[in-house]
Amino acid sequence: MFEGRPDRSAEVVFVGRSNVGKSTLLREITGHDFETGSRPGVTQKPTFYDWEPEDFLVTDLPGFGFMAGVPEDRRERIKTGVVRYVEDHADEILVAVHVVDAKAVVDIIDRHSGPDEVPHDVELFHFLRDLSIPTVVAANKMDKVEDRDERLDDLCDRLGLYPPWQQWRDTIAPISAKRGSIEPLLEAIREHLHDRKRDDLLKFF
Ligand SMILES: Nc1nc2c(ncn2[C@@H]2O[C@H](COP(=O)(O)OP(=O)(O)OP(=O)(O)O)[C@@H](O)[C@H]2O)c(=O)[nH]1
Ligand SMILES: [Mg+2]
Repeated sequence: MFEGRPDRSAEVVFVGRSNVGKSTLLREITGHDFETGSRPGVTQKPTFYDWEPEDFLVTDLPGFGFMAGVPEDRRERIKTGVVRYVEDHADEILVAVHVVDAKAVVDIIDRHSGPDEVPHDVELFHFLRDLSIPTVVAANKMDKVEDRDERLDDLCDRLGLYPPWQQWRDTIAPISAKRGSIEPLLEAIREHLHDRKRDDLLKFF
């Protein structure tokens, strides 16, 4: 399921639940036609955007979590595949962009928090941190959010980052991929690339 990765030593990955807008965002960033759709589960395999001849790769990973019509075991396989992919390539991944639906994410997290349950997004965020992969949470679909600061503060809180969100601009980026309003994310990515001494890659963002 996760084969065919071009052999590149520098990579930026896009991860997150299904239907949050990962592919729409990648289309916006690369100008390449990633498949998108209004139903969850559109991207079923990693989609690689290879900047050949540069030694650099951008990867659209399949979304996980609930997808109508996709059986539980297949959803689990996708999630395991994403986790393994990130673990296997942790040394090459310079930045991870963890995309969430800004309008829905806090409610989904709260609905799935319990003594035996860690919500997917919280788990993913901590997983990336544990691997020491610099991560930007792209709070997408901000065009649908009215109480912007409150939503973003709540998101910080659920991820274990002290509000206010404005002090986490390298970690929380409010954007609207569909409207092409993604500058806060590009800025955060550039900052992480700079920190990793990869100014040569800034031109892509
Ligand atoms: N309102 C709004 N809708 C958006 C935005 N970005 C994406 N969408 C819509 O969200 C839906 C899902 O977008 P995709 O880019 O296919 O989502 P994905 O995360 O790649 O989904 P999977 O491939 O299933 O994991 C589409 O209907 C998009 O048009 C946004 O900024 N605002
Ligand atoms: Mg997709």
